[in-house]
Amino acid sequence: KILIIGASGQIGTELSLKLREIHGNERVIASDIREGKDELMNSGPFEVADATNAQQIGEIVEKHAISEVYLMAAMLSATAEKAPMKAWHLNMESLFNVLNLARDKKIAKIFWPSSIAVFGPTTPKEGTPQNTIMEPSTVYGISKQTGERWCEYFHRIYGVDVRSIRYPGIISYRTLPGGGTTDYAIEIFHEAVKNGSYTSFLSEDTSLPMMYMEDAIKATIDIMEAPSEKIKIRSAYNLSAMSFTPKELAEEIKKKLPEFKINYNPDFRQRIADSWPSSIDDSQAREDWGWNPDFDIEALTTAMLEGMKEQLQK
Ligand code: VAH
Repeated sequence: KILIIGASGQIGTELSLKLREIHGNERVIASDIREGKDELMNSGPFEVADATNAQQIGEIVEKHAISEVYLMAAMLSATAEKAPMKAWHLNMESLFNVLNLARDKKIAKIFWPSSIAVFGPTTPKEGTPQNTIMEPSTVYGISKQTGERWCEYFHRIYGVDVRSIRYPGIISYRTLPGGGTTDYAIEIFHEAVKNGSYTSFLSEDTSLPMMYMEDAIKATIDIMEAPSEKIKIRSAYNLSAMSFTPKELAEEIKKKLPEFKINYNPDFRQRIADSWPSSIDDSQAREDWGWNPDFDIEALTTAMLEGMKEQLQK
């Protein structure tokens, strides 16, 4: 059976629903420190647990005969800057709990998300390579870079089958954003539909790597279903679908909502965004396990506006 830790989060919610669709509701156990949306709670087993508590996670793994774990719990970039030690504790202890279960053969396979936040101000910004200098300047980025090193170590030393992706900004409409710097690209759609205008906390020309949620879920399931010998990178794969700036996204929205207005008031998150790449070279993921995104900025905008309207009618 499959366990998703952090199932109530932005990615965790959609990943849990998709995995239940594929494997059947009863075979996918959702877990989080807090209950999630109704469609998650009503579609299959849910266990309230603290991802940093090894005993609680171990008990769930034993109780449900879990063989695969998707560890989606983390504190994201903006929030982590406000609580560095809490973020480090959550992001790292949760990873050690799951890696140790695999080392002890209690589970067979792990998915753990890394992020483009592992790159820093000294990393080449355009077409950032899979292997390059990484001096992350945020707590979140430091935790993801360290986590990658531990995943690689546990694979090399204990043969743990852990797989990881450096997610770009992920855009979706089913859950509210969770404290990320890229979340302007989610908020903008809520504001565009609700009151026709948005004040961006990033400057108009801030280009960041992005991906629509459906592509992120597809990549996550594809890398987990790929034969182990195809996974040549056991730190984390670069991955991206597109890059855009707040100005470019606003232009795309105006094609559908001509009255939409945007203005810019950069805050502390601008410094975080400026430390990240503008675009990513994900050719190794395409070669090794067939990554290929479906959504570009136009398809993303259409899907988000339709999804927002669907949500508002609920
Ligand atoms: C964040 N959405 O903004 C996350 C992600 C690359 C961005 O790590 O922190």
